[in-house]
Amino acid sequence: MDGVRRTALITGITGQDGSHLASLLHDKGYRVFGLIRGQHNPRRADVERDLPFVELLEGDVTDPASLVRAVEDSQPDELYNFAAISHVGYSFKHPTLTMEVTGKGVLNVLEAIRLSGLSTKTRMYQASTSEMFGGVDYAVPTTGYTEESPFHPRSPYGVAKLYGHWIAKNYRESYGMFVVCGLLFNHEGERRGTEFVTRKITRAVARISLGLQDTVSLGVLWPKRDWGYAGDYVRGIWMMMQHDQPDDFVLATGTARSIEDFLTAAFARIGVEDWRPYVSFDPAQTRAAEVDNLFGDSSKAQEVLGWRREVDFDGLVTRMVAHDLDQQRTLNGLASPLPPEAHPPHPVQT
Ligand code: F7E
Repeated sequence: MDGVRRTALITGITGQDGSHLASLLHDKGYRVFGLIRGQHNPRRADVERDLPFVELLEGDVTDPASLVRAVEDSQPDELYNFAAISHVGYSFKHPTLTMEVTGKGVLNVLEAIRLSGLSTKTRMYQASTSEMFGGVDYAVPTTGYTEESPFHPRSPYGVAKLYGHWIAKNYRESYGMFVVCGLLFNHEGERRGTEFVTRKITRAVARISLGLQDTVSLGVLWPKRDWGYAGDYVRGIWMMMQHDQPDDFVLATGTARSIEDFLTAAFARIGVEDWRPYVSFDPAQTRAAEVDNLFGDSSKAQEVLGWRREVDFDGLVTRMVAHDLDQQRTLNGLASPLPPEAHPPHPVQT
């Protein structure tokens, strides 16, 4: 760290990526600030318990004055903007709010840096997403989406993220600000919220295995996603911010798997070959428009940054199921037969 302690401000500190990044930056010796919203945010206690080193500042990406205050108070060398309404299904129900938070919120963060006179000091990371590609079948490139692929978002979330992506690039080009955009494909893990399909499945698999639940209700099972491990991707985000030039980078594994594939892998961890008797259909989980097939090509990040992922699909499913078995045993007062090495580090209640 060259003897100088760096400072970071993370918006979206209560989410999966905020949590992983706070741990990573703390391990690297950063002073870490987190922006937290709401008078009685129910997740504040989780952050205080699991990430006690984070200095919390109150604010909201929809409230420009609170952002200016947070930037002035923390004087960050690096600002990571993870704050968003990030559930695609929810964005169809609340499209206006999604645009305010996930879209316009990015503009508010950029302006806060500029108005605080920190545009030459503060590097900013914008969490762009593979949902901006969305796509229709004919547009899926055979080797995966790259930084150059055309966008075709299929949800209010994807459209709002696309606005955030372009306004971030616009401030980079117009004002010479160091603004990085990471086009991240799905990244999961034991800190993932249970409203997302992978964690919903691994939690249900654990509970079914322990006799705490009989079935799990899901929407459509054919869509394919490119699932990587969040810890690997957050390391990639940090590497993007250390690069000498602000740029756009895709992080992905390059392989698409269906939700059925994920079910097969997760149920196999508890010795169940045929998962169908345990899964029912819930039409409420379907979306007005679906993204059929998403997978990315991360060659640029590998070549320019030297980024590599360490956890593969099987490793991801194994650690998620192991974590959820462990967590469900603890929550329900059941004895744990798992050896210590099967426990993933930093269990965080999401
Ligand atoms: O859905 C299907 C659902 O909500 C994946 C966010 O982090 O990654 C994430 O977005 C697929 C979809 O993630 C259920 O219809 C079936 O096809 O886990 P998800 P997502 O929509 O891919 C991107 C990269 C982001 O940027 C987002 O912020 O699974 N599916 N049944 C279901 N999905 C959910 N959530 N729940 C179900 O019961």
